[in-house]
Amino acid sequence: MVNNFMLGETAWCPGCGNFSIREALAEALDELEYKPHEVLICSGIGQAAKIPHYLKVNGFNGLHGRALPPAIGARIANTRLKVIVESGDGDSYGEGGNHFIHNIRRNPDIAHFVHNNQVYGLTKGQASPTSDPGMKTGIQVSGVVHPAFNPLLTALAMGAGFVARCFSGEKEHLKETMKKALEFSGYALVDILQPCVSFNKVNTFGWYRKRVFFPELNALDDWSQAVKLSLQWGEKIPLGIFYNKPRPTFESSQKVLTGKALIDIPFEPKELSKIQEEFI
Ligand SMILES: Cc1ncc(C[n+]2csc(CCOP(=O)(O)OP(=O)(O)O)c2C)c(N)n1
Ligand code: SF4
Repeated sequence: MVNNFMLGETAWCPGCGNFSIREALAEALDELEYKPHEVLICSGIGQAAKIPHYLKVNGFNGLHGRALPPAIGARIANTRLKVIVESGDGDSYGEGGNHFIHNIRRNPDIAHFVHNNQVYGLTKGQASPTSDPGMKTGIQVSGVVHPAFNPLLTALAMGAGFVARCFSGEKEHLKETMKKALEFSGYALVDILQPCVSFNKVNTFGWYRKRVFFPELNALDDWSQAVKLSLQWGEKIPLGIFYNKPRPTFESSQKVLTGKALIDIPFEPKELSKIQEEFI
């Protein structure tokens, strides 16, 4: 099958966990029969956030942590676009943590794929919000002291309708999960364990392979089961879609977005002048 989305060389280190994430997404988009012009990927800053440069899609690469606001803006303007946010754990949960939380409340139709390597990769491996306590880095020389941020538990607590964890060493599972997230109506979070082979010498491919497993799930809309899974971390790390239960989207709550896409409505400068006159 010809892949319509793979594009050129990358500047990632050989062996980086980002490679299979890029491939999985390119294959998922192909298999769902999207065309490059129908897709927008927004990102912030970082190694993961370079993704829009490395795939044939519409791309927006903005400030560190600020990927979600432009994504929501684009989605509001053009509900015909498949909007994806793709960035690192620092970008999405650290600098962009506020947007992460409030975006879940609003529930726009956006798939959010977080490359979670538990470090700031681009700036040479400082601790990130998801680094485990005790992890030593060039900056945290005596080890990380704070507890790690739990993105899945936070997403569930905020009412996210689709919450999943994948591993970049399990590409088929990642691709299938991405397809489900892309087809989900509303905000979908996929936290992807992505070894950084240059700066994270603890959470390596081998470390994950020993720990990851696919739990048997009773039902995908069992919130308390999902919460329990999201808390499991250490000797055993569950993978899979922990929760899948749609709720009304941002778009469906705004009358103006339920008919035509805004970009399809002719711009009437006269109407704007009338509104300006009212307020000036
Ligand atoms: C507001 C702001 N703070 C810090 C930086 C410096 N900076 C650039 S990339 C980066 C780390 C990126 O880490 P992460 O988002 O986890 O992505 P990764 O590179 O690991 O994929 C930092 C701290 C910046 N560009 N802007
Ligand atoms: S520094 Fe880490 S995250 Fe960045 S490209 Fe290299 S291996 Fe990947």
